[in-house]
Order: sequence, then C-alpha cells, then structure tokens
Amino acid sequence: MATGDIGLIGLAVMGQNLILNMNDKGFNVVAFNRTTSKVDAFLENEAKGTNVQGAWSIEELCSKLKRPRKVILLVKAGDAVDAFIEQLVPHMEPGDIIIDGGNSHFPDSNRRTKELSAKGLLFVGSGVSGGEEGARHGPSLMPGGNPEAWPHIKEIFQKASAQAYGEPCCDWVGPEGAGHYVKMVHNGIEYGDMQLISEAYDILKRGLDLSESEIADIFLTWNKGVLDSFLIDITANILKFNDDDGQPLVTKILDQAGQKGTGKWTAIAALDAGSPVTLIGEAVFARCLSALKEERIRASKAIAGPAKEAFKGDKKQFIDDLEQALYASKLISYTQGFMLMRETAKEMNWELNYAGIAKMWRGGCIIKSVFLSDISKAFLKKLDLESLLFDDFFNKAIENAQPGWRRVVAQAVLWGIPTPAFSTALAFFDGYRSEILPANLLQAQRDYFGAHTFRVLPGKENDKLQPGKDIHINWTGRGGNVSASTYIA
Ligand code: NBP
Repeated sequence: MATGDIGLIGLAVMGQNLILNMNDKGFNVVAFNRTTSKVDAFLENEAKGTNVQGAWSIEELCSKLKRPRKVILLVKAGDAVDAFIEQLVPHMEPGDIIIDGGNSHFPDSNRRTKELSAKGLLFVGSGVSGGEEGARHGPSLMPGGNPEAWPHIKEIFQKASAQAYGEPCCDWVGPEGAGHYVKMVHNGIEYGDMQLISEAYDILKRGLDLSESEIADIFLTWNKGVLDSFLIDITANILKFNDDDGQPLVTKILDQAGQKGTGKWTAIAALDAGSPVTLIGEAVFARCLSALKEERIRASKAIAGPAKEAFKGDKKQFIDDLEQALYASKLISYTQGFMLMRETAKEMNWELNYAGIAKMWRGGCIIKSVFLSDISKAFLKKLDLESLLFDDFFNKAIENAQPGWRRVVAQAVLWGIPTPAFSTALAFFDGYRSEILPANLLQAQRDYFGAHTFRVLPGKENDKLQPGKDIHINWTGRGGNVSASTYIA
C-alpha cells in the first residue's frame, strides 16, 4: 500500500534539507535522485533513523505515493525540470500534482501549468527562499500555478514553511507562473536591499571615516528600530568579523560582485512591463560596474573627483539622516516592486494577494524584516492599494524621512561617493510626486524631428489643439503636415 505523503526529486542541498524538514513535521517523504547512488547515501547518512523512504526509479517513486500524488522537483532549473516532468507524466493519473521548487523563470512555469493542465495534471511553480538553512528549518514558500492543487498541498507547505508572528510564511500566490514571478521580484528586492546597505557602509566609511567596528555598532543600533531585519543584522556581524591579524575580513574581500539571473530577470520584467523599477535596475548595474575592477583602477588614477574634505557637520545628526535615507529608499524599492507585481498581474489577468506576499517574506528568507508587517497591514487596509506611498502610515514615514534623505544624497554627491540606489530612489520619489514632468518637451522634440504627434494637456485646448487627438505641428514651416503612424515611441 502506498504510504508516501509526498515525493521529492533532487537530493542536493535544497532537496535533502526540505525532505528532513517535512519529515520533522510528520510527513512521509519518498526521495529520488537522477544519480541513484545519492539516494542510498542519503538514507544511510542524513536521513538515517527518519521515516524517509527511498525510490530508485520514477515508477517506484510514483507507486509509493498516496493519491493524489504530489512530487516536488528540486533540481537545476531549466531542461532538467522538463526532463523529469516528461518522465513523471506516464506514471501519473489525472489530479496528480507536480511541484517545481527550483529557481525557474516564470514564463517556463506559465507554460508548464498549461501543458500539464491539458493532460489533467496539476502543476505548481513554487518560489523557495532561504537557502540551505531555510529549507531545513522553514523556508519562505511562494506557490502558484493550478489553484486546484492548493487544498492538497496546503498543509504540507504551511507546516514546512517558516512561521513568523504566528503565521506561516506561505500562502497561495496566484495562477500559472505567479509563484515564480513573486519569487523573482523577491530576489530583485534582495538585490536592492543589499545595495542600499552597501552604500550606507560606503558613506560611513569613506565619508565619515569610521572603522568597520564603529559602523557595525551603528548597524546594531539601526537593527533595533525601523530597519530591524536579517540583512542589517548579518551586516553588523560581518563588519565585526576580523581575520587572524585582527583586521576586518570584509576589507580583504575583492570589491567585485557577480549577479545571477534573478535580479536581472526582475529588471528585464520591469522594462517589459513599462514599470519604473529603478532601484533594482541600479542595484544590478552597480554590480556590473563593480565587475569592471581593472578599468576602475585605471580610472581612479586618471580621473579626479572632488578633493577629500573632513565632515564638518553634526556626525550624530548625519548618522540619523542616513538611517532615514536607508528607510525611505527601501520603502521606494518595495513600492516599485509591488507596482511591478500589480502591473504584471493586470497584464496576465492574475489576482495576487499582496498582503499575503508581504507576510510570506516576513520569515525564512533573506529580506525578512519588521517592515514587511507594515506593508501587509497597508494592503490589508486597502486591498487595491495603488502604491505604498498612498498609505497613511508610509506617507507620513517618508515625509519624516525626506529632509535627512535629501541631506545624505546631497552630501554623498559633494563627496563624490556613488549612491546609485539612494539617488535613484529619491529621483523616483520626486518624479512620482510631480504633477508635471518634462515629458511635454520630449513629445515636442519627437513631433519636431519625426512628426510623431503629441496630445494636448487638459485645460490647454483650442481650435488647433483638440482634446484626445494626435496632433502634429509644422514647427519650422518647412516640413509637411503628414504625421507618423506611431504615437508612442
Ligand atoms: P542544484 O541546483 O545544484 O541541482 C542539483 C540537482 O539537480 C541534483 O539532484 C542533480 O542530479 C539534478 N540535475 C542536474 Br544538476 N542536472 C540535471 C539534469 N539534466 N537532469 C536531471 N537532474 C539534473 O541543487 P540545489 O542547490 O539544491 O538547488 C535546487 C533548486 O533550488 C535549483 O533550482 C536552485 O536554483 C533552487 N534554489 C537553490 C537555493 C540554494 O541556496 N542552493 C535556494 C533557493 C532555490 P544529480 O545528482 O544526478 O547530478
């Protein structure tokens, strides 16, 4: 008789730890891996003494599972996922569930949901965040796909996930690739948070000439306030960590960051959606710039910046300003991330649970922070909240943060210390709150050189400038009156 509650394919770091986690929560897991010797090794070592069962073929795996069968794939994203789906299908029955817990790109999950639905099978693409530690003790889980699967996997998922504030860091995200989409945005936000913290470190180090230990103490203080989060906490620990010679280890690390797919995917998705997710974009580009180490060394010798001047103001005030700048910029980053999800949801016809998404990120993942509780409260107050900046709590918070935020960005510019994330956050904020932007001039330029037409500003209509019409003006008296067929460039 089949006794397995769930099967898991992929016995690398994530798979093994998630199996042990689900076993601890009382579920019977059947383990399989392409290289089957890893099944033996796992059962003889990490899983010894547990209720985990092994399977040495896909057929055996499926035969050991209760119906509807549930199989999680935790394998390398891409072809490996499709290869396993192809092998699983002949051994499954209508209503069985295939879950991809890897870092798959959401268009693949959109496709897999449709393809499996046509075969009567239920596909779930689930974001799994928190790395090895999360998988073992409770990750943030972001499942999306065929909604019929959710009642069958809910208990396992919500028990295996991290718990924060008495609630599971897992809820149903939405249809098709929505789970992997939200995980992608989560990773993009992670890029933004890390870049902002790194800029704050740079300002404190190069601007205020503080030591790593002094900066760590500042981060520890911040971690007791509105910035309380996993990333601020580990940053303080990193800055306190000394090498054998007593020097901070961080000062010996090559200042060259790589970037894997997900941050770039978020930036590309934002461009595709026409959504101004500037901070994550800058965070990705900042890593690209850091990678140009050799060129930067040459440029540092050839190109002069402002002369270094000791800070003459009130250091304590400036450090408080920096805390506010970090908070406000982070708020902008999350505002942009949620705007992107809203825009995509509209385009894809997905209904996303924004308060639930914020709650899912409160534990088990890299961006966990107290700030996310305030975000979930904002969406619970108003389910269709257009932007976090319209929420009373955040509106007041950013108003309070504004003076300090501006002083920090201005001072960094005077020092010549790059703050792409702080600066783009402020530029977005000023753009977002501007009723009038200079896009009127852009439109005039486009009509002048390419007859691309423009529309009239409401209230400025006249006989020549008709409302709702695409208007072309003969700006020079030399061109013709024929306009281009494309209004939007
Ligand atoms: P890996 O991403 O290193 O994948 C290892 C597993 O994939 C092994 O079971 C391996 O089988 C299998 N595999 C590979 Br590689 N190529 C295959 C192929 N062509 N056909 C079938 N199986 C193949 O494992 P991981 O680091 O545990 O990550 C698993 C998934 O979770 C990935 O999508 C990853 O992006 C995602 N993720 C990872 C983390 C993390 O912190 N590591 C965090 C969140 C999400 P074999 O043993 O036979 O080679």
